[in-house]
Amino acid sequence: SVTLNAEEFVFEANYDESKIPAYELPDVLAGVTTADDWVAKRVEWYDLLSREMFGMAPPESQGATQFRSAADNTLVLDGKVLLRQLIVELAGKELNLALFLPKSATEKAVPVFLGYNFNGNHTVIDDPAVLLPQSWMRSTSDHQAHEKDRGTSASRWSIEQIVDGGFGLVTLYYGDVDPDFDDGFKNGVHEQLGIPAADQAASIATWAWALSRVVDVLEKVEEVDATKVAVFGHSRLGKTSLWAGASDERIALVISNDSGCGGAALSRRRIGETVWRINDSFPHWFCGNFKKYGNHEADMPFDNHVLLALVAPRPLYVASAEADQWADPKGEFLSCLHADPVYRLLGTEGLPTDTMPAVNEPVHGQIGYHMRSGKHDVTDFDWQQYVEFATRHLSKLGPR
Ligand code: GTR
Repeated sequence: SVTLNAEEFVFEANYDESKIPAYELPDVLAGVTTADDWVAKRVEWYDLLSREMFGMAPPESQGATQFRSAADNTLVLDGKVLLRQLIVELAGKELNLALFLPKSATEKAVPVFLGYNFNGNHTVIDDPAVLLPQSWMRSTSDHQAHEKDRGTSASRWSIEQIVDGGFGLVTLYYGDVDPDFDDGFKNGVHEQLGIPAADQAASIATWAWALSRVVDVLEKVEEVDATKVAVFGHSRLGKTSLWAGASDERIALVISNDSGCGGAALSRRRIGETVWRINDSFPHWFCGNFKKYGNHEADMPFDNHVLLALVAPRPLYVASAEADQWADPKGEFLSCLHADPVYRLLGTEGLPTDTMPAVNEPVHGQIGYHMRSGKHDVTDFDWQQYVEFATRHLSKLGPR
C-alpha cells in the first residue's frame, strides 16, 4: 500500500473544470482490432478490475442458495400487482426478496428489474403485506425497521409504471448481504466468507456477487423470465449494479443511476468525489488494492470507461442528475463515450451522440444516457426511461 504525504490529501472537492489535470485514458481497445480479439481483452480487463478495484468474487462453492416462500402471495397496489416474498439463504444469512409482478406473470414469465433498496423492502411501498425486516437497518436510529417507515422510499420505485410496462420488480435490502459500515468485514456474509484479502471482494463486489446469486434463484422462479433481468442501482448501489453486470453475463441489461465515483464517472477528472475521498469515507466499499490510487489516478491502469465496456454488447443505461455534481455528470457521460468504441466494434449502435445531451433530453442507443434536472435521487422520469429502454432492448431477445 502507498502512504500519502499530508499535503497530497485533497479535502476540498473541486468543481472547476479548468482545474482538472491533463489526463490520458487507457485505451480500452489497445491491441484489439476485431470482435474476436475483444473476448480475451475483456477477460484481461475484468481480471484487472477484479484485483485492483472491486476485489475478486467469493468462490462458487460459497454460493449455494436455497430459497423458500416467506409469506403467501398477495395482491397490492389496488389489486394490480402480485407480491411474492422469498427468503434466500446465502453464506449463513437470509436475504429477503420482494417480487412485485404483473398479474399476468402467473400465465407467462415476465422480464424483471432487479435492484437493491437502501432501507428495507417495507420502504419501497406502503403496504402491510410487505414483511418488516428483522435485519440491522442503516437508516434508523435504533437500527431496526419500523411500521412508520413503510413506503418512505416509494418515490424511488415506480412500481406501477414498471408493472404497467409488463415488467416485474425484484428488490432486496443490501444490508441483508453486508451491512453498510466499516466493521472490518466481520458481519453479514463475511461472518462466513471471512475477511477479504487486498484483492478479494470488498462490500460492493460482495453485494454484486449476491445479486448473481439472486439471479440463480430467479432462474427457478416460474413467474420470472431470468433471461431478461435488468439490474438497476442508485448511487453506491449503481456502482454495484455496474459491477454485477460486468461480472455476470447472464444479466441482460444494466442500469446505473447516479453512480458517480467508483461507478460510471471517470476517475481521472477528479471532480466532486475522488478516489481518495471515497476510499477515506467508505474504506469497505473497494478492495485493499484500490486504495493506492487515491490521489494517484494517473497510475490507474484502467479508468471507469473500462467498467462500462465490460457490459458490452449488452444494453447499458447511465443516468446522471444535474444538481448531483458530486457524482460528476459530465464524467459519467464521457465514460459512456469512451466505452462506445467497444459497443461499436461488437456491432451495436453504441451511444448515439458524441456531445453531452441537454438536461432532460435522454438519448437511447445500445448505450442510453440522460442528465435529469434535480438532485441525487431516483424519480419517475428516470424509471420512465428505464422502462422504455428495457422494453425496446429486452423484447429483441425473444420469448424465453
Ligand atoms: C455518498 C458517496 C457516493 C454515493 C452516495 C450514495 O456519500 O460519496 O459515492 O455512493 O453516498 O450511495 O448515496
